[in-house]
Amino acid sequence: MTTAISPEPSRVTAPISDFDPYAEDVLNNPYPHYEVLRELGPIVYLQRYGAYAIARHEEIDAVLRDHVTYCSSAGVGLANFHTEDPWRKPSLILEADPPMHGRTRKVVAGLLAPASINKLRATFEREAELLVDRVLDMGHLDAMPELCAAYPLKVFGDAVGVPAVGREHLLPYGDMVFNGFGPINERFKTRLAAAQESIAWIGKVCKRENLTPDGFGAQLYRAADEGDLAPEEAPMLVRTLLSAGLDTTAFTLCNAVLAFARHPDQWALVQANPAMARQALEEVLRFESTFHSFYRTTTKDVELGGVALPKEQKICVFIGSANRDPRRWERADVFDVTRRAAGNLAFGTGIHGCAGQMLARLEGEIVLTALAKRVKTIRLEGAPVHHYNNSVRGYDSLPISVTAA
Ligand code: OVV
Repeated sequence: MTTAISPEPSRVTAPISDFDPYAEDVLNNPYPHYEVLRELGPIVYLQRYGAYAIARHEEIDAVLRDHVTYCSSAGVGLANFHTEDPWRKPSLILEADPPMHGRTRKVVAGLLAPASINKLRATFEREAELLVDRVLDMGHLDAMPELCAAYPLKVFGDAVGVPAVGREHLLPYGDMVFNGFGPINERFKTRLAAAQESIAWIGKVCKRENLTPDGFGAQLYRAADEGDLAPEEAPMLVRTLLSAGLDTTAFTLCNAVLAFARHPDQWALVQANPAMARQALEEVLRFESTFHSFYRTTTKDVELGGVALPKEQKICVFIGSANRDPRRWERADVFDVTRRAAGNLAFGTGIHGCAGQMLARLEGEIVLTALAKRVKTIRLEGAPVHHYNNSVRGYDSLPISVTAA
């Protein structure tokens, strides 16, 4: 059976756009393109993909909050799981709707609640200080591997409880997952072919016997022992933590380092007052959202932005554009660590809002604080090498130099 999910072009009443969000030149700098989309109207039709797209803060916020009309169980990439096979078993939390979603979400949210993650603070701070020692010793470094990836691979890897050996598989695995939040394009297919060993490693370390006894992974198995999860759900939720928690935090740190290297006046503010780190991180998330886009799927015929949409219609949600929407933000394209960046949609919103966001913020705040206390200047020493991915923004290489305060 096949189901038509793309409307006939003659039935599309939204502005029609030829925009390709996944082209390399767009990924290099999507913001001018987002502006065009936002100005076309509250909703546009991306004819190359047979999907609608929303790029304004208001509609994005509304769609993400209405999980009944705009579901996740059809997948959050362009492929519709109701009619196409996913590349891996659907996530029990990300690619699920209520009531299943509420049950799994509750367990994961419990693990990642403030009371639980605050216990990690002292360890995270010690690791950040050790890392900043090394960064200052190096003076010149590639900030992507040496700082931005090194930190979450160490602290989040330890927090989940995966073996130290093989952690390099976590980034290519996450890369695959995040490519899956776009179309099944050449990028997706190439990375899937290259990620087979990483996929196998992830499968192995999600098993109980390969996890340390007190990490988040082991806690998920204990939740299953207590009947809060079915036994086969525990490894699936360990997979969720490992899918969502590495590339995102590594790239967020890249985006922070790059923003401060390009805006030394803003670094001077944070450096003079390290207590601003948390607020500065929030502005980094608004200004350069790590996670840029994914999809929702309509569960019924519905009207959005004055446009009639059929059931089973994919809608691309440009979070990275909502965070630059001048309807919502004054001087939206200006990186300003003194602004109130709260209300940005970098972690989404609604029932699927990032369950790990407090842990992600903790990591970012602690690294920025440790840098602010010790590093006077951050200079870009060569062109950053962009990492191309269908939904997340980051770098493969970020050559910098630092000087001590
Ligand atoms: C939010 C997120 C990102 C990537 C993967 C998953 C969730 C998952 O549940 O696997």
